[in-house]
Amino acid sequence: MANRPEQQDAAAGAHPLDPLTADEIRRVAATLRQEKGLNDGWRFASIELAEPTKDELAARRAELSRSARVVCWNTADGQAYRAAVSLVDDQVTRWEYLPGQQPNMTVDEWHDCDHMLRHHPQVIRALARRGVTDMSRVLTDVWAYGAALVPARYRGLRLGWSDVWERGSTDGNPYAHHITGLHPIVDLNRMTLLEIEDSPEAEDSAGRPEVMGEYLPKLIPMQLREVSPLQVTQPEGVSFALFGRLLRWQSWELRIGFNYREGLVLHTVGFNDGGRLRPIAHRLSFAEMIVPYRDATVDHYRRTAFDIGEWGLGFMTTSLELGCDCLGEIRYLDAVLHDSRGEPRIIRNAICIHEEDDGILWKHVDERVGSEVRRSRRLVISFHVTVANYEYLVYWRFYQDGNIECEVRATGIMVTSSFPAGSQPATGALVDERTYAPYHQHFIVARLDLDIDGQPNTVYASESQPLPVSNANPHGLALVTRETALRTESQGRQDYDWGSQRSWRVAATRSRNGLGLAPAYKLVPGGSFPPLIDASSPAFQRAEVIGHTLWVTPYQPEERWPCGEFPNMSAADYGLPAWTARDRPIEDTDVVLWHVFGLHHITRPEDWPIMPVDRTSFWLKPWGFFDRNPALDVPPSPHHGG
Ligand SMILES: [Cu+2]
Repeated sequence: MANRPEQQDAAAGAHPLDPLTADEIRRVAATLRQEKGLNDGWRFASIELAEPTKDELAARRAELSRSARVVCWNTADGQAYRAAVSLVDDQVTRWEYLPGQQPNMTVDEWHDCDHMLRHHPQVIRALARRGVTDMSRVLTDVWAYGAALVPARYRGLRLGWSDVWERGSTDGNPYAHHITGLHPIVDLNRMTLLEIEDSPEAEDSAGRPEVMGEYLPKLIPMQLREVSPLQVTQPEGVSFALFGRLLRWQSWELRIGFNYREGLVLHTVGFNDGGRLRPIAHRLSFAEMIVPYRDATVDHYRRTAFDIGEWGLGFMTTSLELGCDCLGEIRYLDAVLHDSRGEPRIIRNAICIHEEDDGILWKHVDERVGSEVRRSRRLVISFHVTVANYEYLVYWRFYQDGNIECEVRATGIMVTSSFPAGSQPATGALVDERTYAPYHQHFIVARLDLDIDGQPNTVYASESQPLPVSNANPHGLALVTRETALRTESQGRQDYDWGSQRSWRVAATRSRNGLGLAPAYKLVPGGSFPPLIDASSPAFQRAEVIGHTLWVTPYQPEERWPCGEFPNMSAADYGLPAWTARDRPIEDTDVVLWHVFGLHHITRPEDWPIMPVDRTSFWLKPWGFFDRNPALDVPPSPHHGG
């Protein structure tokens, strides 16, 4: 029966995992201003729900203790603080000084910095020397620093470095024409220009190249190709139901969360198996993204982005449009975040929920019975982020056979710069006249707090191994699987291995399926690649997490950020390497998996001027979680003659 989500929303009560409301954000900021005397010079880096722990949720104590976590700083002296504010009685319950930490960058700083630079006489003069005089077509784009690359004279400042770009026309691609060799360095707390690094030799004496960097049809002389309409309709409505932020579809049930940093968060994912709701994951999200540009020139050597820890996938989330971003019968959820003054900011249609046809689920053609076939349908929960020039599109897909697929698509505009004739750097692809796109990598760290049939789980490395030729195996055909239990955190550091087709099985330790096996889900890597970077590199020092495909830790609610809570201007990775140095036991306990996957982006001409999506993904597949194919009960589709 089709459900009408609008009506269910009204009936649903608030849940302890629901993100903060606009009113709650206002109250939190007001409470801190009042109790701690925060004046106009203070900024809020993040205000988010302090999520109840598993114990608190289980004991149903969470309703009684709703509170917010805040990181804020004083621009006058650069000092940062972490706060907790109770939403039960509007009191500051924690106020902790964070010496030497730089909170995440904010959207306001990005805009304020662009405005300041575009009106700065020194920037205007530097551009005029290069023949750029129409400042309305100029864009500056501030990036964060790593500590090792900060000049000694600027240590301790909240520092940013910027690119300068010029649009070819009023609506031209802002990232089409890089002003190569020109980089303002900015004190973000005072919002002042410290200096301009100007390396005119980076540009050709003949001037900047003639680049065709446009993607708007009106700016390109071309005929658009013809395509006939393709419509997706569900005349009887969708087959999912939304109760507040609780989503039910087919046998799946989960809660939809959202915060400034991870963006979409999926809570309490379970599968209804014959009337029994079986837990699979307590929480699924992206905890960090590391994008090192692998190019040593003056334009790119600082370019290592932490898109989650520095900028925040939530803050970067953009509104979705029906028919373009999502096709069919869509249910959207808004996201409520805030600006750096603590004012709520609402992103309309931030999360998209819809069903998709997915081709064939299963099929057999029998001589006697004929063809028996089922179409696969999947439920997709997605959100899109725009981090300056680049887009990440995130899709969590739930299937009728118990599979979960997480896919990320990368698109947008590649960073490019120009080079003098005959001197193209070897570390990027030529994409236009004297213009190249540096090679780079996108490492995403998914935080997978799996609870297979509840909490005590053990992770096994699962490998295939051919047996040697022997009397019992005369043709050398026998293939066996080897399972190695990962008992401590050092064993939990795992790498992708093509030679053994390694995957990781997360098994319940206290329950058995109908075959007597431990119910499990398998993490199947699909987008793993080695870091290919010197261990002494500052980029690697700040993100040692990229050195492995998988890390496993025992559940600790405070362990959330794989490169540390404050990767902005960080010197080292204070997250996973530090936690796992204790080598805690991970066997038969509540485990968290940290899966590193992404895109090794060897750039190519076809990615220019706008990049067709590149995709990467991983799967969570049931392995003995069910006794047999759990999708036998999917009904056949009505067939239309022909
Ligand atoms: Cu890329």
